[in-house]
Amino acid sequence: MKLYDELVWRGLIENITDEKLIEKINNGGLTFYIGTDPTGDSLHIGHYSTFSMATRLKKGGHNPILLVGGATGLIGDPKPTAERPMITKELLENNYKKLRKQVEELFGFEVVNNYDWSKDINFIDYLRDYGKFFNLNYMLNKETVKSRLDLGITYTEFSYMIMQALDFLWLYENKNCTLQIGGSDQWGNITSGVELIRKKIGGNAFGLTMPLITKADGTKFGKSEGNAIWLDKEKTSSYEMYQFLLNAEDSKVIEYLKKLTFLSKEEIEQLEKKHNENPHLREAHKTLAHEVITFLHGEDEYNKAVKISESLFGGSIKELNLEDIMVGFKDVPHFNLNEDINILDMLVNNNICSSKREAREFINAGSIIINDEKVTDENMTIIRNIAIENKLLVVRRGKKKYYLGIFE
Ligand code: 383
Repeated sequence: MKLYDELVWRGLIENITDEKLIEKINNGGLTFYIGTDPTGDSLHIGHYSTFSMATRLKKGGHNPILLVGGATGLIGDPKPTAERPMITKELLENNYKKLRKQVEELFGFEVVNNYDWSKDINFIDYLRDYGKFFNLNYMLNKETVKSRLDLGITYTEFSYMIMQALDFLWLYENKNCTLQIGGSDQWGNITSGVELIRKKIGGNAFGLTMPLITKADGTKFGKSEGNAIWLDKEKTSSYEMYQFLLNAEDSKVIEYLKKLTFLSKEEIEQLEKKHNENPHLREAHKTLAHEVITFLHGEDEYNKAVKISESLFGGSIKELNLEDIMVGFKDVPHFNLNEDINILDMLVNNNICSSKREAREFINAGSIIINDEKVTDENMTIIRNIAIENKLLVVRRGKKKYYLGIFE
């Protein structure tokens, strides 16, 4: 299959500026770029679906450049909903360093910073040399601007598309970069650059956008209980990433395999078959988690995530060490223990049960489990000795409610 057809099959093409691009993509040899602004100190899974396109094109013989927007990050790409809060230069600098390092490590491609060529443009030259190529009507008709006119948009954010257009022009002139790619939200910014290159120097550049990755209901994919799924494993552990991918919606898992992994069409079609025949085996989900986590964090981290998951859900918590348990139970309620305490008091004082009566009922029903063992005696005393490594009590109430007790 030709590269362009493969990208279509994966669902990675939303729009292209010119049909001529198809052949160029199939032939290889283009220098292209994708950019990101350092608004945070890590990329998230939504970025990954678009950034991994750089790897796909590279495999097809193209030459990638990744841009981290040290200049554009100071301005803010207009969101449809509201003006972005300005972030301080110090915070931006810090984010920039982390993001640059992350992008270099993950993808291993050339990274450029638009601050390098934007910082010295003076205001008068900016208006004379570039502003003249932007018709106000053209700018007002861009989706991102249009959607903000009623809500309000400042001149600062309004100018953002010009900055991104200048980047494309600079990369076109200095790095022979003829293609910019991005998510579908970037269409207006990308076409501004294509237009500027044409009008100012008569050059011929191309743009390509990808659909944004979503859940079945059309909302953003990449949030778990309100938290973003970050690529930095210090912010989202491999275990959390594993749980997140394993719980991907059944109706979407094949789409995610196409967009987030480098498995071949044949491999994905086989998984699709298995998924349809035996969905309960969750082969497609497990493979998705394996592929993404090994790419991002490496095989060891993947194995650790599997081990934590299997022990937590398979009744062998005691096989885990303290660190693994803390990772696995990061989001469950924690409580402290400092002395021996009666089981009923412990359950009530820490809001695991609402009253001693309720606590007794749970115990009698066999529904209180501590470190994988059923509590049978309501007079039991909780002592440090029964804690894992003398430190942790994993308390389970019923099937799903977990609490973590920590001896000080
Ligand atoms: C800045 C200067 C350029 C080219 C691009 C930029 C950044 C761009 C942007 N991108 C998003 C971001 O930074 O805002 N204006 O978070 C996201 N991207 C990619 C993709 C995506 C976009 O980093 O759709 C999702 O990940 O394009 O929202 O010269």
